[in-house]
Amino acid sequence: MQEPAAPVGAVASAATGASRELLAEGAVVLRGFARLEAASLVAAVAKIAAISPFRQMTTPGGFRMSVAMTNCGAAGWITDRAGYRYERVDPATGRAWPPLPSRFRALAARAAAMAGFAVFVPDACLINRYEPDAKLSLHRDEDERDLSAPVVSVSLGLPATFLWGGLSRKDRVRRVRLEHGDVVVWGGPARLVYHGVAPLADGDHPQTGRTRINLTLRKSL
Ligand code: MD3
Ligand code: FE
Repeated sequence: MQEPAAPVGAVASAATGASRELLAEGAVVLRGFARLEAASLVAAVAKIAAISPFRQMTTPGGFRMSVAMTNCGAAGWITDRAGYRYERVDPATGRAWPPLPSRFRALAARAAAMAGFAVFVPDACLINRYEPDAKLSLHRDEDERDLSAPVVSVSLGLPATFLWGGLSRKDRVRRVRLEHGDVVVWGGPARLVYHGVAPLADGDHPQTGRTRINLTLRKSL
């Protein structure tokens, strides 16, 4: 069962082997929280990508992102020359995004509760796929309508170095290693922190091959 959020430091759970680290007020790393269901999450991502394929989108400034993305849920995050936004229809297929699997929603709600967010009902999941050298530049997630809701991130496959800054772009950046099955919850005072991902180191993972997959569950609408 779940334990209440601890005030400081890392707390280990004998039951699951997962541990909880507070990065800052509102930002919690749940090490290994999704490890047992990771293979089933990877299989679900393959089914989603068979309907709405991974694609490298273009930023408003005209740059092609190195990370390939797709979405599931009532809306999906996209970027093109017109800007960043959520859309109910996948522009690549002209159809609705695949539905958000109930186990994605349940995992996100359980993780959010561990971080002190009693009620979290995500309606969208952005799925990022990193190949070696792919990276995500420092940014904030600010396209969601309700910024009082947290974001829950699930890391799958190859490990990555997560870059975690502050509320100002100029703030010093900390490096946090995220591995297969790690879950991060960001909300409250940490919701609008700058963050990114360092270029992915090459490797081979039994469940994802030469890639890292990241799910971010959001309340978008
Ligand atoms: C902190 N993804 O999709 S997840 C993204 O690993 C994104 O693919 C990264 O940043 C990845 O937007 C990092 C961790 C994360 C996600 C959302 C956040 C951290 C966050 C929103 C606010 C603050
Ligand atoms: Fe982000």
